[in-house]
Amino acid sequence: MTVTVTAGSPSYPKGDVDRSGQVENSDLIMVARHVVNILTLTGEQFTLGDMNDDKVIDNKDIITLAKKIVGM
Ligand SMILES: [Ca+2]
Repeated sequence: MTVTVTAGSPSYPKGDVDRSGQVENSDLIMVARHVVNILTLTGEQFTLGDMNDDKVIDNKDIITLAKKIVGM
C-alpha cells in the first residue's frame, strides 16, 4: 500500500527560509546574506526569516534564528 501525502498549502516552520522542512544553518546563512544585501528575501521567504515579525530582517532576526538552530 502506498500512501501519498499531498500538502495543498505547505507551511514551513518559522526560520525555514529555504523551505527544506528544517531550520538549519543554511537558513541562517540566507538571513545573514539578506542583512548584508547579498541576497533579497521576498514574500514567504521574508516572512519565514523575519523571526520577530517586525517587518524588518536585521541582526535581531539572525540572533533569534541562531538561537533556535542551537536549541536555545
Ligand atoms: Ca525582524
